[in-house]
Amino acid sequence: MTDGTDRFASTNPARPAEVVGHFAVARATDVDTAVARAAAAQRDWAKVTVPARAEMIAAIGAVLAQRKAALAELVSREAGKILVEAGGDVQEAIDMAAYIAGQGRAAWGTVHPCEMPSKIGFTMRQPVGVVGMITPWNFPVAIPSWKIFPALLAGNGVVIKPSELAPACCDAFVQACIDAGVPEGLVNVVHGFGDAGGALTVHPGVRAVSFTGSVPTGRRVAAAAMEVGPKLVSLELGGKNAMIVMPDADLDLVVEGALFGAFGTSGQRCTSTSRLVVHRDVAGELVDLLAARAAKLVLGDPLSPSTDVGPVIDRPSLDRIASMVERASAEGNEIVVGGEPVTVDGCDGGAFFAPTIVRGATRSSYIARNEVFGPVLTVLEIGSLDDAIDTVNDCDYGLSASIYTSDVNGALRAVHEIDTGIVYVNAPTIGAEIHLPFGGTKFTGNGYREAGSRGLEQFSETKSVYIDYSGKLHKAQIDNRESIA
Ligand code: UN1
Repeated sequence: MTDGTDRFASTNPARPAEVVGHFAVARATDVDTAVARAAAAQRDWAKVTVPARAEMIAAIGAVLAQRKAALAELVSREAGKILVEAGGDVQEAIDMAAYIAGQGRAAWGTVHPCEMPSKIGFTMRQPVGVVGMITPWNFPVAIPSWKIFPALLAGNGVVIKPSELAPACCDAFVQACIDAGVPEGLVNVVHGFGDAGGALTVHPGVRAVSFTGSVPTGRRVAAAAMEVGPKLVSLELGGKNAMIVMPDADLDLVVEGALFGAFGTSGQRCTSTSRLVVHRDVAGELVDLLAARAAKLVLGDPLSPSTDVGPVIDRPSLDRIASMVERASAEGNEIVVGGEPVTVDGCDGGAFFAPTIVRGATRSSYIARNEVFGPVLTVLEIGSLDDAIDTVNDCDYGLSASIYTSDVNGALRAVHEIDTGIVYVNAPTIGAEIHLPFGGTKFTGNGYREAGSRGLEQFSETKSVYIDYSGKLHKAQIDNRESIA
């Protein structure tokens, strides 16, 4: 929310009158200053050994762990997550610190035999310089940690522009870095809207841009970065994640998984379960079970322990979700449960949307193809595993998918044939752990992965090194061949 000046307020989505904080909108000169500070600090940081950098990241993890309760409360107040999920968001950053700290003593490259005698080759990582990061509000502590920790381990400086909807969470995260002893100027925050993110993206001092957000914005970021670049650009975009349910699935387990996957975090994870691809033999029974449970979920203040589902992030999101559901209904789909905004006592103006199940859609329905980013689950009936896999893959996005079945062969075939970056068996589409790569295919991204063994890739350049200890000139591809034939 802007107040018409160069400041904006972040508010509690459950009670928008409650201001969480005021933040200055960064002008282009503020972005210049932040990049210059990061670049200056990075020159010294790059000289710090990798294990010593790792110790710094471990220290940040310890500060985050000490502050977990307070940070979780802030996440809950600013991003509207129920408290247990807000705690999970912070825990993900603590886990990421432990993992990345460990990476500081793991292999930093690979060793290779060479064609010629008395010669070896190896690879090593080098920093890229200053990394610009643009992060969303939905994991306002975890996602900065996925980017900042590997970027620091690789020897970079950082300027981060968090979502204007969760600026206080990013400030609190960066404050933990500073309090843990991160060198002055190495990690910087700029606040604001698209202009601030745009200025960071095209800044000549920024060598790599790491973006998590929507497809349209991701495209603009990549195009702008390449226009002035080339730069390294990593994109982590949307999802339209599907859960397959086969007739031999444990339906009680499916119900728990689908409720958490679709309505956890009010459906606002990139990985949220958005399509229920269910075999027609069990569809009726499952939808009845799910609808009964969805109707009982308690919407309320995310800080209250009795709340199951908090608000969505803001009024424009609520309006978008409502209009998508209205369109689904107008196109002849049945709204089995929910379908409307809800008012909650004690949460005036809160952006609450009832957990919603839409039935009757086909693969080509608007609601079955477009990301909702809200608590809406669309049911698609299928008649076989092949049909299920085709339905899952008939989608622009490729982030996460899951299959519930007791048939191990079918499960493994689905794992093999589903075109997504993440697949679960007998678990919902959410809940990735930080030591496995995170990301997706198709419109979900541009091939990078975050976290896990690939989390350093977007923040480091690979250098190939050859050492010839023969004392002679060795011509590769020539001296080890007898003739040119
Ligand atoms: C996101 O919504 O962008 O896998 C991240 C999960 C979480 C991360 C989601 N660990 O659901």
